Amino acid sequence: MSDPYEPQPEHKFTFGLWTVGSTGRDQFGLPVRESLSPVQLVHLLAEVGAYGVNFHDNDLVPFNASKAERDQIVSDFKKALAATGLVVPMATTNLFNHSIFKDGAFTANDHKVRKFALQKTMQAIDLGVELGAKVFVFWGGREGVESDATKDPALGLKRYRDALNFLSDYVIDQCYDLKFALESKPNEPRGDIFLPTTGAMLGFIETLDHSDMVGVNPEFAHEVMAGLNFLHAVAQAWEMGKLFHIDLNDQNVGRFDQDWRFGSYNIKQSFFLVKFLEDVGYTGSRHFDAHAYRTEDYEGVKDFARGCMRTYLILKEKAARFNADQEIQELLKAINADDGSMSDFDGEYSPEKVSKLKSHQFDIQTLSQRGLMYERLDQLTIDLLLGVR
Ligand code: GLT
Ligand code: MN
Ligand code: MN
Repeated sequence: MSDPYEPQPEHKFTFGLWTVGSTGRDQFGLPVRESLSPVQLVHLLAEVGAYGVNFHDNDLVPFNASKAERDQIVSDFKKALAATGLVVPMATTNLFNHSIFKDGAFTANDHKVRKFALQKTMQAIDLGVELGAKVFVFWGGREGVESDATKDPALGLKRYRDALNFLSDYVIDQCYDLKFALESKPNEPRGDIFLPTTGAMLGFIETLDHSDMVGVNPEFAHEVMAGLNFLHAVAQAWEMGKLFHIDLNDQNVGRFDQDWRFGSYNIKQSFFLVKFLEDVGYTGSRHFDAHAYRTEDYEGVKDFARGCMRTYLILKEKAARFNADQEIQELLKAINADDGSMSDFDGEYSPEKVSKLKSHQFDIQTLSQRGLMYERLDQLTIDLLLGVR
């Protein structure tokens, strides 16, 4: 029998070169794995059954590469994509690693750094589009401060906006079929990063010149780091038509940015997230922005990558069961039961409705004493997740 949890192209599972390519280097320790080339990583991803591969400009082309080196690398990479059938749905720019970005890129206080960041991003956009990317992610890891003495946050936002407006115009001018997805994070590597949550990003996007081509790329770990409910951030983005991409991983609240294997820690949250994405019919990439534990060799990296996809598919199956579970559905129906007596007050505002609603007598006692059976519903969910249903 074929494995029902085996990834298929239609699942749109993608990984960044930097994810399976992580060598395990951290703040306190050296790399634990040799670094693999982009071509080797494409083959690794094909072996585990991924659909696509995403990259930062410098994951593929080193910062100081000559034009000839760039062209050679891109040509080798294209051959690997053709040989494996992997696609590149998303690309991004590394605006955080090089020391020139120590005070940010688009929001740096040095005007020259701000313009260099634009130049680098236009080149990264060209590279991404050349390889087929339709979504371009902006993660402003260095856009922020350690001390508010150093930068006016309102000025920071103005600079951020100017940069994104300029780059949107560039994309339009080049006739590229490309959308932008902004990714938030509350802190790390900066003490405070501007636009720290998906909600903040969604508000900011509405102030952009070409807000229609800009959405968000929420990341599970980043919302959890801020102590927030990731699903609620995703739902808000979806509801606004702004869920252009998603970074799936896992995270223990209150810790550093852990970027763990998807579903490895917050099982219930991950379940409701998968259920949401599947129920609403999200059609974008399911991108895993995570990396293997530092204890692993490359066999462990494959275990990690397979695990992300497998857990997603297990949770997807659980979501279908939840939707088909008679007891759960009857409970939900009872919880949401409506005798229709309020429908007169629905719909458009009118002075008649106002006077009727104002004079309506509600049975306050019955309404307040009603038990909602949420304990039962949640336990049924837990039973289902733990495999006893
Ligand atoms: C970096 C960061 C991620 C971003 C990547 C895209 S880079 O690994 O931690 O959350 O999505 O720039
Ligand atoms: Mn992260
Ligand atoms: Mn991310």
